[in-house]
Amino acid sequence: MALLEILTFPDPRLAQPATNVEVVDDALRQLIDDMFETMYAAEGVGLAAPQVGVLKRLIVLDCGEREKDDQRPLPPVQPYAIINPTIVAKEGEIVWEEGCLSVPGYTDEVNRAAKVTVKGLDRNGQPLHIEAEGLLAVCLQHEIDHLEGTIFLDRLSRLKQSMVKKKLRKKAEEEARP
Ligand code: GNR
Ligand code: NI
Repeated sequence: MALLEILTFPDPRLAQPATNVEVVDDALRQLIDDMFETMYAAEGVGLAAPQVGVLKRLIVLDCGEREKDDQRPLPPVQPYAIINPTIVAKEGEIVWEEGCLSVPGYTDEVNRAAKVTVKGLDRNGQPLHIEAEGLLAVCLQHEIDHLEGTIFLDRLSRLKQSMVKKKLRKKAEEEARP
């Protein structure tokens, strides 16, 4: 088990497309376990491999409902690991207030499909088919975006995007050389 470093905007690796996983082996399953551990430790509901510097099409998520003031450490509620995920159907529209572990300290409303059907492979290489709505649907779209090198900031209006990205670049620069 190991905690992985989560890359933050504007790391160029977050803007690169990921490539398909060709073999589902123990090394990949170890990466999946480490991604879950990293995601729970960061209190995220999803994590895509490029966020930990691995440019492969792999995501983990756990968007299960949790009691609001449950103080216990995040337990796995509805965990999914999806290898080579693709959206095969989408329907409707929903606006969701999104955040991203790679964009700490900023959230904003994003338009997404309200329902999605996602296909891919599970950790054993078996076919997986998920029909989702609500937070799970939003999360699947957010994570699959990461595999294309897209972050939620890219889905804001052009004006907002340029303002927010400029601020975040400045903040990252200040943190790099204070
Ligand atoms: O933890 C996360 N919360 C979240 C909230 C609303 C919409 C999407 C997300 S995903 C995010 C974790 C993350 O950055 N995954 O890539
Ligand atoms: Ni994200």
